[in-house]
Amino acid sequence: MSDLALRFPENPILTPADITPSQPDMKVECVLNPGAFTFDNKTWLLLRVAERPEQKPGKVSFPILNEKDEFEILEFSADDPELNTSDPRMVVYKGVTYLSTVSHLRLLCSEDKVHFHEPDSYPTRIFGKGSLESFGIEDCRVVEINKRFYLTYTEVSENGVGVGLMHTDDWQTMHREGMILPPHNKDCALFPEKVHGKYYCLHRPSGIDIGGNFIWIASSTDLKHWGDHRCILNTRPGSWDSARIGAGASPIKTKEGWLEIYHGANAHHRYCLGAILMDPDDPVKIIARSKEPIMEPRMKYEQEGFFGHVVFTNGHIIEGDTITMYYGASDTVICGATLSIKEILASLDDHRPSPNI
Ligand code: MAN
Repeated sequence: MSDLALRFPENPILTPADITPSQPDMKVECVLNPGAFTFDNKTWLLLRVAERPEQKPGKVSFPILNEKDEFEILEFSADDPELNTSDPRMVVYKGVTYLSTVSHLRLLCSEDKVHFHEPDSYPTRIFGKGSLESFGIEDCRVVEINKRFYLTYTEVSENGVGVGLMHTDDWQTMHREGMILPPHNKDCALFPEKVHGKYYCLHRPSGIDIGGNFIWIASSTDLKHWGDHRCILNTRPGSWDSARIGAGASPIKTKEGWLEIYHGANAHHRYCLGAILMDPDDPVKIIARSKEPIMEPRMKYEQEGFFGHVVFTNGHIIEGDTITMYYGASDTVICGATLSIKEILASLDDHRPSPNI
């Protein structure tokens, strides 16, 4: 089994029990998929906190945010024939799909990269707001560009799933820029700097009938308006990434090109991580790709939980050759691991034609 990740011995580093619910009538079911960044000489995580009311026997209940951005609880009888809860992440009622939990983002910091706490001196909770976020906000990527932090995250509502953008200079005031990529789209990772005068992002639109869950690239001059969309990576039939793929955190600049760690799932919803290398001057070109995953769900905490057999990342810190990667395990807890950039690069399958041909 291939796996290049050196997991923290302290894993999981954050569990639902470590996080105070946003309201006394809510229960934190999952903490997962944190964005990560360095600020003020500390390591910070922006977690996704998924909540719902304590479940009563024979009932299924979950919150949505109403027009006043307040929680409203929907409750159904568990034996209602119109109800389908076969995927624990969703509740389908009379053909309408809701999420079984509503997520907000929570800011935590650490002096040692392993033990995180909610600081008193910062607003630590970011909630969904308005009609495009009534089912919550999720899986936030954070990147610093010219001393400003940009947050790209999933906005979920009855209108669909899209990508929102916020920015902040000080983590005291957040500026919401609205939805930058409309439904269905998620997994948006901004490049940390311009390439030949243009900003780039990776994103994941989903085709309903024709197409699939593939990774696309787009460019922009202001990080808000995106164009020149190109599909750069497809799923591979019969492989660990056969059903869906999506970008992780910001691409990493290396001498060889832009390195991106992405997630891939198969038809059984088993989520692993792989990597691609993009051309340093033209990231639309894929130079190399993992044949086998660089990380697979192999520990108990990665195989059992709210949604088992998942390792999912959208946050890391880079120091020299070392990637300190934070990830959600089984959609339930947050873990950490380190990986070597050199080792990942050496493991990739080169897609360039051989010089001898
Ligand atoms: C979704 C993602 C994540 C989640 C995985 C696994 O595709 O958006 O939120 O971690 O599924 O459940």
